[in-house]
Amino acid sequence: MRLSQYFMPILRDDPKEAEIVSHRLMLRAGMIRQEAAGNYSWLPTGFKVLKKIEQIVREEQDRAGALEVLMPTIQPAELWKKSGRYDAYGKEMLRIKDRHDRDMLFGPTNEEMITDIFRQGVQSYKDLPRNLYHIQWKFRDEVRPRFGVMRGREFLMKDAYSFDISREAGQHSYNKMFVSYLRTFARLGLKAVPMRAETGPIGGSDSHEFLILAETGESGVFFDGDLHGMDWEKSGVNYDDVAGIAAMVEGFTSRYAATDEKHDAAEFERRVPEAKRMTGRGIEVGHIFFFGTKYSEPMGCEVQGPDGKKLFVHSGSYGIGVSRLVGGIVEASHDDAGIIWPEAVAPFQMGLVNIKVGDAAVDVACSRIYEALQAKGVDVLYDDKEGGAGGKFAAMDLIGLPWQVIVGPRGLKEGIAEVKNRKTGARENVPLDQVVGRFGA
Ligand code: P5A
Repeated sequence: MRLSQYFMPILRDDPKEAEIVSHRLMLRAGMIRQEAAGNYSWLPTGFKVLKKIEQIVREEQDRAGALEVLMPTIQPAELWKKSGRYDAYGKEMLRIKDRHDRDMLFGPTNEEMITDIFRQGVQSYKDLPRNLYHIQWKFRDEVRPRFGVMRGREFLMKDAYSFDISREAGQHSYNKMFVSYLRTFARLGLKAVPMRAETGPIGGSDSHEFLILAETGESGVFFDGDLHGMDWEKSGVNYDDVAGIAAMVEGFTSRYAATDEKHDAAEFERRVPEAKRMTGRGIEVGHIFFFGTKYSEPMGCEVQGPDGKKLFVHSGSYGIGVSRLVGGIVEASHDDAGIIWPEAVAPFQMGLVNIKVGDAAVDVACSRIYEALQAKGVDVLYDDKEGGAGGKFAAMDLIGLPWQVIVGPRGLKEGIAEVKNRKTGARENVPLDQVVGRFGA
């Protein structure tokens, strides 16, 4: 992509409304624009990052055996009247009337709808277990939307829903999602610590939140420092190995980790030696729930059991804040100059900087590199706009692409370009004919 043909409205000055670094950097880098409180447009680079995160989340859900569907954003109120949550959800739910005066709502979550879909589609225990998920916009009329996309009103969530024949089988579905979350967040370059949590308006008996550590996080966190040394990647996971998956989960849940809502100071002191007691703040990027029959009973979601008798299915739900993660990653990965994208989610793999646009030799050298990189399938942002070198470097650092290739008249005379790693700041002079070979497959 040539910058001269792109849309990335960079702000020179810090926007006043941004209280935290991720919000400030996302606005300054031209990734998002606020349309109303907690309601954002995603501009090209922001949207690319959002899509990359969404794809990683999708791949790990698929790998864990979940099946992708897409439910609408607008839901009929009847379903929620059945579960009893229509009144209980309160002002956070955006209620709408259609032209026939029917009660509708903009979905804050989908337990009711998916349970109804499942009720109609499955009759026998032989069709269990199943896990259905979608990645869809939600609306919650939050009391205090803030911190940009971190606490929005309209936000993108991945929500999965599992259905099982028994409590024990449901536990395995829960454990599979638990492990898939560790893998998902690790692929995003994050360590998201699973912690005991409150279930709030979603309800249920068991629940874990996944939190990334950040000073600006909304929750206080207390955990055992030994968790840092755990295997977070879970690379060789076999999701059919019931005992193996349970052991992986147990490895985490047997160590103390709780948000302030569930924190028990006496237990923390008893179970964790002082030197290992870690406290701080965290951003909740995922939350998983086990319900038992909390939704299946009121919604009449039964299947025929092995003995011919009807039984209510055991369900769980599993959320990841996809749009929140964009801010969360920036919060975890930035410096004074701007964003530092992990390679897996960067809007472009690299930036090519022409520091003397109009100098025929530099223009030709840059075009050659740009075209060769494109031919190789490397996603490159080519700064081919007129402007001073200082401003170009600052903009590249701000938008945080993992690599920068800088070409100017002086280097060109010696046949070299400068290659800079955004994260380490390391710079290297590379012969022009070797630049392209450095990137891509
Ligand atoms: C789980 C899936 C649920 O809604 N029902 C379906 C369950 N859980 S949750 O904890 O309420 O939300 C799941 C994740 O969504 C993100 N999130 C938000 N992101 C941005 N702005 C918001 N206002 C917001 N509210 C929730 C969080 O990452 C949360 O873990």
